[in-house]
Amino acid sequence: MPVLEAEPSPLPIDLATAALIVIDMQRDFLEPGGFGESLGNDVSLLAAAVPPTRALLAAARAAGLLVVHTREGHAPDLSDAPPAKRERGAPSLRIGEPGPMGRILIRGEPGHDIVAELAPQPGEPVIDKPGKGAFYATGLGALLEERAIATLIVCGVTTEVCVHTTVREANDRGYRCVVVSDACASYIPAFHEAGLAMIKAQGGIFGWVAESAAVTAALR
Ligand code: C5J
Repeated sequence: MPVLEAEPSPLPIDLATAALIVIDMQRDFLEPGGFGESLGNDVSLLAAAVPPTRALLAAARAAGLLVVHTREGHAPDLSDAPPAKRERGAPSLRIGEPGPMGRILIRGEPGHDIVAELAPQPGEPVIDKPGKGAFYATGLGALLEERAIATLIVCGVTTEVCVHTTVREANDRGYRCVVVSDACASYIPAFHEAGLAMIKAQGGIFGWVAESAAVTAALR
């Protein structure tokens, strides 16, 4: 069994029961004119996570791992977007309003797509989620149970929001989680660092943190 160089400790990984989960690498978060920018963020800060995620995808596909992509977004009628989420803050464009990439954070709009460099391959599950966590109101739990998955290798954006929420949900469901540091990113670099530190603190209270090079080496 390969042993992953990770913090706070090396982690043996059974590849037959491991999955790569790529969180919300969508145009709405990574490109100008989407949800992320509407909240006042510099979206260029997320670009650094794209090449390491590409490398992870290639390694996971070559190793035969289950690869799951997630997308945050809402139904066109906003029936799954609670007012508390829609009305929060003072964005330049609210969820559902028309922007340069279509309606903000709405399924089926160009902004909701995963960025071209990380496009899912045919057969790879894409989980549409209305919340920050990938387990809430989705079929992810059932999908992972069906495949007897025990270890989640998690990357994506943003580190402290959707990656963290998903990892916290996964912990309570009994999954071993590895967060890939350079394949995650945040609009707020200090939150990225703090988010990773929180995962691996206290003996790995939420899991392990590893670099993409270490993960791709283990997958080889
Ligand atoms: C945010 C996400 N940041 N995917 N969503 O609102 O992290």
